[in-house]
This record gives sequence, structure tokens and C-alpha cells, in this order.
Amino acid sequence: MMKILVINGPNLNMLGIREPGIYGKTDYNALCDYVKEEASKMGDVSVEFFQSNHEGAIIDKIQEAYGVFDGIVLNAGAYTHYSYAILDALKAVGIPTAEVHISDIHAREEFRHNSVIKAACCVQICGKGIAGYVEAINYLRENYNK
Ligand code: CA2
Repeated sequence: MMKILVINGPNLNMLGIREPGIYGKTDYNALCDYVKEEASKMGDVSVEFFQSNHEGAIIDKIQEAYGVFDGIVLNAGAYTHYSYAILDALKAVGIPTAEVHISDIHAREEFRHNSVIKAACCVQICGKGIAGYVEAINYLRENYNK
């Protein structure tokens, strides 16, 4: 069993509540249920979820994942665009990490185009809605399952 940690950053707990045109109508709990269901069909992965609006809590969780999880699926929310501290945490643990965004960050405001965490991630999946989380898990399975 490959153990995967799905981390969602700031405001992703508000999914489905506002801006459905950008982020869809699925709320955070339904997102977790959907990803868990799809992962269970794969048969060789277990998934755990974590969401926080706080940079330090996300960094703590990444550090705690060391030696425990085999892969991370990370939607760091707006921290994606400026958190060198999350970049450093990912580099420190060295866990294969797939960066996910529900929206297409490259087709939105200029400040969303750049990801500072990208350098520590093995792939960036964006603009595919919540299906992107499933694609990320598959990417980790295909490339890092022992
Ligand atoms: O597209 C994504 O998944 C993002 O990571 C979502 C972040 C945004 O800052 C990134 O640039 C791209 C925002 C999280 C969700 O924010 C909401 C805002 C209003 C209503 C519901 C969610």
C-alpha cells in the first residue's frame, strides 16, 4: 500500500460555497469523499487528508509526513505563489509531491502564474477541477510506488 497525504491549503475549506464558476460546486468534504472513493478503486493506495489555513500548520504536517507517507498531493492554495517556507519544507522531507490546482493558474491573474513550490514537486496538474487530485495520485502511483 502506498500511503498518500492530500494537503489542502488556505480557503480550500470554502470550496462549493462561493466562486463555483472557478472552483466548481463540490464542497471540501465532498472533494475528500470523491478522492477517497477513486483511490479505493485503485487498490494499492491509502489516502489521508489535511486542510489548514495556516502556513506553519502545513509545514508541520509536511515535516510529520517524513518516514510516514510515500507521496504528497499538495494544493497549497495562494501559498503556492509566495511560500518559500513550504518550498523548503518539501525539499527538507524529499517526499515525492504532486502539485495540484483546481483552476488553471496560468489562465488567471498574473500573480497566480508562478509557483514557488514547483521546484520541489515532481509534477504540476492544474485546470482539471477536482479530477486533478485523482490524476496526481495516479502519477505518484505510476512513478513512485515501491
Ligand atoms: O486553483 C486552485 O486550486 C488554487 O490553488 C486555489 C486557491 C488560489 O489561491 C490558487 O491561486 C489556485 C484558492 C483556494 C480557494 O479559494 C476559494 C475562494 C472563494 C470561494 C471558494 C474557494
